Amino acid sequence: MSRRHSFYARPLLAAAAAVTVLAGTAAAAPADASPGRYTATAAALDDTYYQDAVGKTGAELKAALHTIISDQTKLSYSQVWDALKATDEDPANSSNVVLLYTGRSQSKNDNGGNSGQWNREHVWAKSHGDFGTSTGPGTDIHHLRPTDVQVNSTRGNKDFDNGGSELGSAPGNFTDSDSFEPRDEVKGDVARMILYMAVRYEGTDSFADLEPNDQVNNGSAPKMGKLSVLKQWSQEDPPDTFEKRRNDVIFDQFQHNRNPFIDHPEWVGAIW
Ligand SMILES: [Ca+2]
Ligand SMILES: [Ca+2]
Ligand SMILES: [Ca+2]
Repeated sequence: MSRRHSFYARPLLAAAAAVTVLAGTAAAAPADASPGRYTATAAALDDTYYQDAVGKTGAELKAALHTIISDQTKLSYSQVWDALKATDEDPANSSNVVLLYTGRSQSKNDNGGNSGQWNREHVWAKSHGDFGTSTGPGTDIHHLRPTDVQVNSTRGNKDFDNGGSELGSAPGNFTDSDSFEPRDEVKGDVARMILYMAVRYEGTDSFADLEPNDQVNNGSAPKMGKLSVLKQWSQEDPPDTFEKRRNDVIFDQFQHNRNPFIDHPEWVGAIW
């Protein structure tokens, strides 16, 4: 889809960019709308995108963020392939994506369903709320990531928790019968994706109200655990350049909404 339309047609984004340009006169890096560059500083976002959320806490903050991030473009499941090739591009090799759990850099074109290829992992397992892959939560790229086909299968629809046996094919990741623990480098990413989903999907559309809880074995309930562990992971693994860039690419080029917990990790504790 066209970045020209997606970016400049939206007054809110144009306002954010304008503030960035002003801030840029005093900062080292100028504003740049090209992929991979930040298009708005955190301060500019607070004055524009997040202006109705700043200063709130608890249920009020969650409700404000739900309204803000629900204004979005929605993708089809087939569009997700190309989107992930942009959002998860290897910064060291533009022909590749970086896989979530293994950390492997792999050709963008080596996607599919065969062993050794990468496919589309629903970090909020799609059976938890049974939303499938029709346009909606099942195609929301804020929680869809490229993963190794076999590791995706091993994770299955398990809740997240610490513990288990290390995966031979994905060192640093652990699993047992009822939970999955991703590698340290993406623990916070996983937590923030889950909590984004909880705020974005409140049962106000045709899909279930997704919420975290402190359990495993949630099965098909629209729940994902364990909240206490996810909160800890978010603290231990704060947003890095890759995760922030990913949020910007989704905002600029695809869905035009943001994951608030990447911009404001402290909002995790302000809500939960
Ligand atoms: Ca377990
Ligand atoms: Ca991380
Ligand atoms: Ca919810």
